[in-house]
Amino acid sequence: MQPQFIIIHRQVAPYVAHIQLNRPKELNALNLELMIELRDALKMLDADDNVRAIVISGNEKAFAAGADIKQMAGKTAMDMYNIDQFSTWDTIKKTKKPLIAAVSGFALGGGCELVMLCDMIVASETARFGQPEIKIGVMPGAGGTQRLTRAVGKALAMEMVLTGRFITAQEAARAGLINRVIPVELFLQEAIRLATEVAALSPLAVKMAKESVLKAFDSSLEEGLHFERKNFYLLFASEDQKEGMQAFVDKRSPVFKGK
Ligand code: DAK
Repeated sequence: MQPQFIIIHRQVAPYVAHIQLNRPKELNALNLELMIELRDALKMLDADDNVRAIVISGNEKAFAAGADIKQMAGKTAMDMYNIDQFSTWDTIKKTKKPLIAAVSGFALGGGCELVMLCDMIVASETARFGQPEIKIGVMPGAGGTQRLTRAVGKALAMEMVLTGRFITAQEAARAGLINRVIPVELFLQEAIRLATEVAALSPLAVKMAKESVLKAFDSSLEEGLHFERKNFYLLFASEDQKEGMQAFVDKRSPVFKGK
């Protein structure tokens, strides 16, 4: 079935797919249906051998202005419990291939949290990041207090979460939340270029490297180093390791097969 709230471009560049959030009138507010479509699209692309990196964007005006407040407004705690949005978000979190967020305009609340689930973030000069849930009587619920704090540190995270202040793309870059700031007419192109660069490398090494970096967020240094070592050894069982190193010795470009 065709998704209603997202657009899937399977090959915008070699081995690169692009998912565009597409509720422009609502500033891409993340209703439950959109999140389910996004989850299903990511599952499909994660299993597709012709895809090695995935770009997620909104449009120039908004990446996403948060979860859909109108859909949430009347819900009880038991409704929220039964809907169990966390299982959708958890599945998205498990995507093994690299996710690159291309952000322009608003990335707020759940929109900012979705961006922070991605592995690299390219922002346009107009991007604004924020966790304004406090202004509507709640607080971040999909990782905002944790991932933001780890990315930008306590002082700025507290200010953003407790006041709801938005930060600019430049401020986000200075704080270490995002990778780079690009003129608005080029931000998507740059995100696709970055994805293409990663997609040209060994997909096995890329997935294991992603998994290892993420391990740093929920393990002690010793555990993380142990995990890294296992993945490092494991890659010596791949054809891509033989190909990558032989190509270096032969002074030619490697051809990675993901085997
Ligand atoms: N939800 C629903 N509709 C939204 C929306 C949102 N988050 N944001 C904007 N819209 C709609 C507006 O209602 C308006 O619709 P109409 O009135 O035209 O029908 C249209 O988009 C254009 O918005 P504005 O007219 O307000 O546009 P402005 O340029 O004046 O303002 C704004 C842009 C982004 C500053 C403003 O729209 C705004 O403050 N939006 C709300 C931002 C916000 O508070 N976001 C946080 C929402 S709470 C969870 C996972 C995630 C979450 C929770 C749980 N689990 C896994 C359990 C996340 C929670 C949130 O994100």
